[in-house]
Amino acid sequence: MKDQEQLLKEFQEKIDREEKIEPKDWMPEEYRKTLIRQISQHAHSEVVGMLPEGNWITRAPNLRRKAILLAKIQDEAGHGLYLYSAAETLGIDRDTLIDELLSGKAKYSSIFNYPALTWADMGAIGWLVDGAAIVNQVALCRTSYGPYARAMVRICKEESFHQRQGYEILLALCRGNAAQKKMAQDSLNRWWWPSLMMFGPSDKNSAHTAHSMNWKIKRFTNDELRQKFVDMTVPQANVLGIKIPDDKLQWNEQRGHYDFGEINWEEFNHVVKGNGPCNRQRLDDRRKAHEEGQWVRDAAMAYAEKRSNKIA
Ligand code: FAQ
Repeated sequence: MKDQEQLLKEFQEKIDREEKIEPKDWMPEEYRKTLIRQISQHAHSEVVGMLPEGNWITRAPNLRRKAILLAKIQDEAGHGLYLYSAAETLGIDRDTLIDELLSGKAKYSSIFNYPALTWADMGAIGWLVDGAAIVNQVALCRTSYGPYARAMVRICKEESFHQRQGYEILLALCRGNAAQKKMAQDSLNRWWWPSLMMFGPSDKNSAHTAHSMNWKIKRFTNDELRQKFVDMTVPQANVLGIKIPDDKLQWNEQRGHYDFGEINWEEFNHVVKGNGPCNRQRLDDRRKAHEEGQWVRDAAMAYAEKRSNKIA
Protein backbone atom coordinates (compact mmCIF):
# COMPACT_ATOMS: atom_id res chain seq x y z
CA MET A 1 0.00 0.00 0.00
CA LYS A 2 1.19 3.51 -0.81
CA ASP A 3 2.00 5.75 2.11
CA GLN A 4 0.47 9.21 2.58
CA GLU A 5 3.56 10.99 1.33
CA GLN A 6 3.61 9.02 -1.93
CA LEU A 7 -0.11 9.61 -2.47
CA LEU A 8 0.35 13.34 -1.91
CA LYS A 9 3.26 13.45 -4.34
CA GLU A 10 1.30 11.66 -7.07
CA PHE A 11 -1.72 13.89 -6.43
CA GLN A 12 0.33 17.08 -6.84
CA GLU A 13 2.05 15.69 -9.95
CA LYS A 14 -1.31 14.97 -11.51
CA ILE A 15 -2.42 18.53 -10.83
CA ASP A 16 0.84 19.90 -12.21
CA ARG A 17 0.28 17.89 -15.42
CA GLU A 18 -3.09 19.68 -15.72
CA GLU A 19 -5.05 16.44 -15.30
CA LYS A 20 -8.41 16.73 -13.60
CA ILE A 21 -9.09 15.21 -10.20
CA GLU A 22 -12.27 13.13 -10.34
CA PRO A 23 -14.61 12.11 -7.46
CA LYS A 24 -13.20 8.60 -6.99
CA ASP A 25 -9.55 9.69 -7.12
CA TRP A 26 -7.52 9.89 -3.94
CA MET A 27 -7.32 13.46 -2.64
CA PRO A 28 -5.99 15.06 0.55
CA GLU A 29 -8.66 15.82 3.12
CA GLU A 30 -7.80 19.55 2.99
CA TYR A 31 -8.37 19.63 -0.79
CA ARG A 32 -11.78 18.00 -0.33
CA LYS A 33 -12.71 20.41 2.49
CA THR A 34 -11.58 23.47 0.53
CA LEU A 35 -13.66 22.41 -2.45
CA ILE A 36 -16.76 21.68 -0.38
CA ARG A 37 -16.39 25.10 1.24
CA GLN A 38 -15.89 27.01 -1.99
CA ILE A 39 -18.41 25.11 -4.15
CA SER A 40 -21.14 25.22 -1.50
CA GLN A 41 -20.58 28.95 -0.83
CA HIS A 42 -20.80 29.44 -4.57
CA ALA A 43 -24.06 27.42 -4.76
CA HIS A 44 -25.56 29.39 -1.87
CA SER A 45 -24.60 32.64 -3.63
CA GLU A 46 -26.48 31.61 -6.75
CA VAL A 47 -29.59 30.76 -4.75
CA VAL A 48 -29.55 33.81 -2.44
CA GLY A 49 -28.64 35.86 -5.53
CA MET A 50 -32.14 35.22 -6.86
CA LEU A 51 -33.66 37.37 -4.11
CA PRO A 52 -32.60 40.95 -5.02
CA GLU A 53 -33.80 40.38 -8.59
CA GLY A 54 -36.93 38.48 -7.54
CA ASN A 55 -37.95 41.73 -5.88
CA TRP A 56 -38.40 43.31 -9.33
CA ILE A 57 -40.34 40.63 -11.24
CA THR A 58 -43.70 42.22 -10.53
CA ARG A 59 -42.38 45.72 -11.26
CA ALA A 60 -40.46 45.13 -14.50
CA PRO A 61 -41.33 47.99 -16.89
CA ASN A 62 -42.85 45.78 -19.60
CA LEU A 63 -43.70 42.19 -20.49
CA ARG A 64 -40.47 41.61 -22.45
CA ARG A 65 -38.33 42.80 -19.53
CA LYS A 66 -40.36 40.67 -17.11
CA ALA A 67 -39.93 37.51 -19.22
CA ILE A 68 -36.17 38.08 -19.52
CA LEU A 69 -35.80 38.73 -15.78
CA LEU A 70 -37.80 35.59 -14.93
CA ALA A 71 -35.60 33.50 -17.22
CA LYS A 72 -32.44 34.95 -15.70
CA ILE A 73 -33.57 34.20 -12.16
CA GLN A 74 -34.47 30.64 -13.15
CA ASP A 75 -30.97 30.27 -14.61
CA GLU A 76 -29.50 31.22 -11.21
CA ALA A 77 -31.54 28.45 -9.56
CA GLY A 78 -30.14 26.04 -12.16
CA HIS A 79 -26.59 27.18 -11.38
CA GLY A 80 -27.23 26.49 -7.71
CA LEU A 81 -28.36 22.96 -8.61
CA TYR A 82 -25.31 22.15 -10.75
CA LEU A 83 -23.07 23.41 -7.96
CA TYR A 84 -24.82 21.51 -5.16
CA SER A 85 -24.51 18.38 -7.35
CA ALA A 86 -20.78 19.04 -7.85
CA ALA A 87 -20.36 19.45 -4.06
CA GLU A 88 -22.23 16.18 -3.46
CA THR A 89 -19.62 14.27 -5.49
CA LEU A 90 -17.22 15.12 -2.64
CA GLY A 91 -19.24 13.09 -0.15
CA ILE A 92 -21.47 15.67 1.48
CA ASP A 93 -25.25 15.69 1.12
CA ARG A 94 -27.34 18.58 -0.03
CA ASP A 95 -29.53 18.72 3.07
CA THR A 96 -26.47 19.32 5.25
CA LEU A 97 -25.31 22.15 2.97
CA ILE A 98 -28.74 23.77 2.92
CA ASP A 99 -29.04 23.48 6.72
CA GLU A 100 -25.71 25.29 7.01
CA LEU A 101 -27.01 28.11 4.82
CA LEU A 102 -30.32 28.43 6.65
CA SER A 103 -28.73 28.33 10.10
CA GLY A 104 -26.42 31.21 9.10
CA LYS A 105 -23.29 29.04 9.45
CA ALA A 106 -22.35 29.01 5.77
CA LYS A 107 -21.22 32.05 3.83
CA TYR A 108 -22.55 33.32 0.54
CA SER A 109 -21.37 36.27 -1.54
CA SER A 110 -21.45 39.60 0.30
CA ILE A 111 -22.93 41.32 -2.77
CA PHE A 112 -26.41 39.87 -2.26
CA ASN A 113 -26.82 41.65 1.07
CA TYR A 114 -27.35 44.98 -0.67
CA PRO A 115 -30.85 46.14 -1.63
CA ALA A 116 -32.11 46.49 -5.22
CA LEU A 117 -33.84 49.85 -4.94
CA THR A 118 -34.69 50.80 -8.53
CA TRP A 119 -35.15 49.17 -11.94
CA ALA A 120 -31.67 50.42 -12.88
CA ASP A 121 -30.34 48.04 -10.22
CA MET A 122 -31.46 45.14 -12.44
CA GLY A 123 -29.11 46.58 -15.03
CA ALA A 124 -26.28 47.11 -12.54
CA ILE A 125 -26.61 43.59 -11.15
CA GLY A 126 -26.40 42.08 -14.63
CA TRP A 127 -23.59 44.32 -15.81
CA LEU A 128 -21.45 44.47 -12.67
CA VAL A 129 -22.39 41.48 -10.50
CA ASP A 130 -22.66 38.98 -13.36
CA GLY A 131 -19.65 40.70 -14.94
CA ALA A 132 -17.58 40.12 -11.80
CA ALA A 133 -18.94 36.58 -11.49
CA ILE A 134 -17.84 35.81 -15.08
CA VAL A 135 -14.30 37.11 -14.57
CA ASN A 136 -14.02 34.81 -11.56
CA GLN A 137 -15.79 31.87 -13.17
CA VAL A 138 -14.06 31.82 -16.55
CA ALA A 139 -10.91 31.05 -14.56
CA LEU A 140 -12.78 28.34 -12.66
CA CYS A 141 -13.55 26.50 -15.93
CA ARG A 142 -9.92 25.34 -15.61
CA THR A 143 -10.11 24.49 -11.91
CA SER A 144 -8.49 21.17 -11.01
CA TYR A 145 -11.63 19.36 -9.80
CA GLY A 146 -13.45 17.86 -12.81
CA PRO A 147 -17.12 18.18 -11.73
CA TYR A 148 -16.64 21.82 -10.65
CA ALA A 149 -14.81 22.74 -13.87
CA ARG A 150 -17.52 21.15 -16.05
CA ALA A 151 -20.34 22.87 -14.15
CA MET A 152 -18.54 26.18 -14.69
CA VAL A 153 -18.43 25.84 -18.47
CA ARG A 154 -22.21 25.79 -18.71
CA ILE A 155 -22.69 28.43 -16.03
CA CYS A 156 -20.32 30.83 -17.81
CA LYS A 157 -22.28 30.60 -21.06
CA GLU A 158 -25.43 31.63 -19.24
CA GLU A 159 -23.72 34.32 -17.16
CA SER A 160 -22.38 36.06 -20.24
CA PHE A 161 -25.94 36.37 -21.55
CA HIS A 162 -26.95 37.77 -18.13
CA GLN A 163 -24.17 40.32 -18.26
CA ARG A 164 -25.27 41.57 -21.67
CA GLN A 165 -28.92 41.86 -20.66
CA GLY A 166 -27.90 43.97 -17.65
CA TYR A 167 -25.74 46.20 -19.81
CA GLU A 168 -28.59 46.59 -22.29
CA ILE A 169 -30.95 47.73 -19.52
CA LEU A 170 -28.46 50.44 -18.55
CA LEU A 171 -27.82 51.39 -22.18
CA ALA A 172 -31.57 51.96 -22.66
CA LEU A 173 -31.70 54.10 -19.50
CA CYS A 174 -28.58 56.07 -20.46
CA ARG A 175 -30.08 56.84 -23.87
CA GLY A 176 -33.32 57.92 -22.19
CA ASN A 177 -34.24 61.16 -20.44
CA ALA A 178 -32.26 62.92 -17.70
CA ALA A 179 -34.14 61.16 -14.88
CA GLN A 180 -33.41 57.74 -16.41
CA LYS A 181 -29.72 58.55 -16.83
CA LYS A 182 -29.59 59.74 -13.23
CA MET A 183 -31.13 56.45 -12.13
CA ALA A 184 -28.41 54.54 -14.03
CA GLN A 185 -25.68 56.68 -12.44
CA ASP A 186 -27.15 56.15 -8.99
CA SER A 187 -27.16 52.38 -9.45
CA LEU A 188 -23.51 52.45 -10.54
CA ASN A 189 -22.66 54.56 -7.48
CA ARG A 190 -24.24 52.00 -5.15
CA TRP A 191 -23.08 48.74 -6.83
CA TRP A 192 -19.52 49.60 -7.88
CA TRP A 193 -17.67 49.12 -4.60
CA PRO A 194 -19.67 46.08 -3.43
CA SER A 195 -18.90 44.47 -6.84
CA LEU A 196 -15.17 44.94 -6.26
CA MET A 197 -15.62 43.29 -2.84
CA MET A 198 -17.02 40.15 -4.51
CA PHE A 199 -13.46 39.09 -5.34
CA GLY A 200 -12.70 38.66 -1.65
CA PRO A 201 -10.04 40.09 0.66
CA SER A 202 -6.82 41.47 -0.77
CA ASP A 203 -4.17 38.81 -1.41
CA LYS A 204 -2.20 39.68 1.71
CA ASN A 205 -5.28 38.95 3.84
CA SER A 206 -6.68 35.97 1.93
CA ALA A 207 -6.51 32.87 4.12
CA HIS A 208 -7.03 30.29 1.38
CA THR A 209 -5.45 31.67 -1.79
CA ALA A 210 -1.95 30.20 -1.43
CA HIS A 211 -3.20 26.64 -0.94
CA SER A 212 -5.90 26.98 -3.56
CA MET A 213 -3.43 28.28 -6.15
CA ASN A 214 -1.06 25.42 -5.42
CA TRP A 215 -3.86 22.90 -5.97
CA LYS A 216 -5.08 24.88 -9.01
CA ILE A 217 -8.51 25.23 -7.48
CA LYS A 218 -7.97 28.95 -8.04
CA ARG A 219 -6.06 30.02 -11.17
CA PHE A 220 -5.71 33.69 -10.25
CA THR A 221 -5.53 35.50 -6.95
CA ASN A 222 -8.35 37.73 -5.68
CA ASP A 223 -6.43 40.92 -6.54
CA GLU A 224 -5.53 39.69 -10.04
CA LEU A 225 -9.17 39.00 -10.84
CA ARG A 226 -10.32 42.29 -9.32
CA GLN A 227 -7.84 44.14 -11.59
CA LYS A 228 -9.09 42.24 -14.66
CA PHE A 229 -12.65 43.27 -13.78
CA VAL A 230 -11.75 46.95 -13.37
CA ASP A 231 -9.80 46.99 -16.66
CA MET A 232 -12.70 45.38 -18.49
CA THR A 233 -15.44 47.53 -16.96
CA VAL A 234 -14.06 51.08 -17.19
CA PRO A 235 -14.39 51.29 -21.02
CA GLN A 236 -17.93 49.89 -20.73
CA ALA A 237 -18.88 52.68 -18.30
CA ASN A 238 -17.42 55.20 -20.76
CA VAL A 239 -19.68 53.88 -23.53
CA LEU A 240 -22.68 54.27 -21.21
CA GLY A 241 -21.54 57.80 -20.37
CA ILE A 242 -21.75 57.32 -16.61
CA LYS A 243 -18.98 57.84 -14.08
CA ILE A 244 -17.41 55.20 -11.86
CA PRO A 245 -17.50 56.62 -8.30
CA ASP A 246 -13.76 56.56 -7.66
CA ASP A 247 -11.64 59.72 -7.87
CA LYS A 248 -8.44 57.66 -7.81
CA LEU A 249 -9.41 55.68 -10.90
CA GLN A 250 -6.93 56.36 -13.70
CA TRP A 251 -5.03 54.56 -16.43
CA ASN A 252 -1.48 53.68 -15.42
CA GLU A 253 0.62 53.58 -18.59
CA GLN A 254 3.51 51.84 -16.88
CA ARG A 255 1.48 49.01 -15.40
CA GLY A 256 -0.85 48.77 -18.39
CA HIS A 257 -3.79 48.68 -15.96
CA TYR A 258 -6.18 51.06 -14.25
CA ASP A 259 -5.21 52.20 -10.76
CA PHE A 260 -8.14 52.42 -8.39
CA GLY A 261 -8.95 53.58 -4.86
CA GLU A 262 -8.89 51.61 -1.62
CA ILE A 263 -11.83 49.32 -0.87
CA ASN A 264 -13.64 49.89 2.41
CA TRP A 265 -12.62 46.59 4.05
CA GLU A 266 -14.43 47.50 7.23
CA GLU A 267 -17.70 47.52 5.31
CA PHE A 268 -16.78 44.19 3.63
CA ASN A 269 -16.08 42.51 6.99
CA HIS A 270 -19.25 43.93 8.45
CA VAL A 271 -21.35 42.45 5.62
CA VAL A 272 -19.57 39.08 5.66
CA LYS A 273 -20.18 38.83 9.41
CA GLY A 274 -23.93 39.11 8.81
CA ASN A 275 -24.47 42.81 9.48
CA GLY A 276 -25.01 44.20 5.98
CA PRO A 277 -28.17 46.08 5.00
CA CYS A 278 -30.12 42.93 3.97
CA ASN A 279 -28.40 39.90 5.59
CA ARG A 280 -31.26 39.20 7.97
CA GLN A 281 -33.95 39.69 5.36
CA ARG A 282 -32.18 37.41 2.85
CA LEU A 283 -31.92 34.53 5.32
CA ASP A 284 -35.51 34.98 6.51
CA ASP A 285 -36.70 34.88 2.89
CA ARG A 286 -34.67 31.73 2.17
CA ARG A 287 -36.00 30.01 5.31
CA LYS A 288 -39.56 30.87 4.36
CA ALA A 289 -39.06 29.64 0.78
CA HIS A 290 -37.54 26.41 2.10
CA GLU A 291 -40.46 25.79 4.47
CA GLU A 292 -42.99 26.55 1.77
CA GLY A 293 -41.23 24.13 -0.58
CA GLN A 294 -41.48 21.20 1.84
CA TRP A 295 -44.54 19.75 0.08
CA VAL A 296 -42.67 19.75 -3.25
CA ARG A 297 -39.77 17.80 -1.76
CA ASP A 298 -42.19 15.38 -0.07
CA ALA A 299 -44.10 14.83 -3.31
CA ALA A 300 -40.88 14.27 -5.28
CA MET A 301 -39.67 11.72 -2.71
CA ALA A 302 -43.02 9.90 -2.69
CA TYR A 303 -42.97 9.74 -6.50
CA ALA A 304 -39.38 8.47 -6.57
CA GLU A 305 -40.16 5.78 -3.99
CA LYS A 306 -43.24 4.66 -5.87
CA ARG A 307 -41.27 4.39 -9.10
CA SER A 308 -38.41 2.47 -7.50
CA ASN A 309 -40.93 0.03 -5.89
CA LYS A 310 -42.46 -0.55 -9.33
CA ILE A 311 -39.05 -1.19 -10.90
CA ALA A 312 -38.10 -3.57 -8.05
N1 FAQ B 1 -18.49 37.39 0.29
O1 FAQ B 1 -9.24 33.32 1.62
P1 FAQ B 1 -10.35 33.92 0.84
C1 FAQ B 1 -22.82 35.13 -8.68
C2 FAQ B 1 -14.77 34.70 2.55
S1 FAQ B 1 -21.87 33.96 -7.92
C3 FAQ B 1 -18.55 36.59 1.37
O2 FAQ B 1 -9.98 34.86 -0.24
P2 FAQ B 1 -11.33 31.99 -1.08
C4 FAQ B 1 -23.85 34.69 -9.68
C5 FAQ B 1 -14.25 33.35 2.08
O3 FAQ B 1 -15.33 32.51 1.80
C6 FAQ B 1 -20.90 34.88 -6.75
N2 FAQ B 1 -17.49 35.92 1.85
O4 FAQ B 1 -11.32 32.77 0.31
C7 FAQ B 1 -24.99 35.61 -9.67
C8 FAQ B 1 -13.46 32.95 3.27
O5 FAQ B 1 -14.32 32.53 4.33
P3 FAQ B 1 -14.22 31.06 5.07
C9 FAQ B 1 -20.15 33.96 -5.89
C10 FAQ B 1 -16.33 36.06 1.19
O6 FAQ B 1 -12.43 31.01 -1.03
C11 FAQ B 1 -24.94 36.84 -10.29
C12 FAQ B 1 -12.85 34.24 3.74
O7 FAQ B 1 -13.69 35.28 3.24
N3 FAQ B 1 -19.00 33.42 -6.61
O8 FAQ B 1 -22.60 36.23 -8.38
C13 FAQ B 1 -16.19 36.86 0.04
O9 FAQ B 1 -9.97 31.49 -1.42
C14 FAQ B 1 -26.06 37.70 -10.29
C15 FAQ B 1 -11.42 34.43 3.26
O10 FAQ B 1 -11.36 34.67 1.84
C16 FAQ B 1 -18.25 32.46 -6.09
O11 FAQ B 1 -18.51 31.96 -5.02
C17 FAQ B 1 -17.34 37.55 -0.40
N4 FAQ B 1 -17.32 38.34 -1.47
O12 FAQ B 1 -11.69 33.14 -2.16
C18 FAQ B 1 -26.20 35.22 -9.06
C19 FAQ B 1 -17.10 32.01 -6.95
N5 FAQ B 1 -14.93 36.80 -0.38
O13 FAQ B 1 -14.72 30.06 4.08
C20 FAQ B 1 -27.32 36.08 -9.05
C21 FAQ B 1 -16.31 30.89 -6.34
C22 FAQ B 1 -14.26 36.00 0.47
O14 FAQ B 1 -12.78 30.84 5.40
C23 FAQ B 1 -27.24 37.31 -9.69
N6 FAQ B 1 -15.57 31.30 -5.17
N7 FAQ B 1 -15.11 35.56 1.42
O15 FAQ B 1 -15.11 31.17 6.26
C24 FAQ B 1 -14.34 31.85 -5.21
O16 FAQ B 1 -13.77 32.06 -6.27
C25 FAQ B 1 -13.66 32.15 -3.91
O17 FAQ B 1 -14.31 31.41 -2.90
C26 FAQ B 1 -13.62 33.65 -3.53
C27 FAQ B 1 -12.95 33.78 -2.16
C28 FAQ B 1 -12.79 34.41 -4.55
C29 FAQ B 1 -15.02 34.23 -3.45
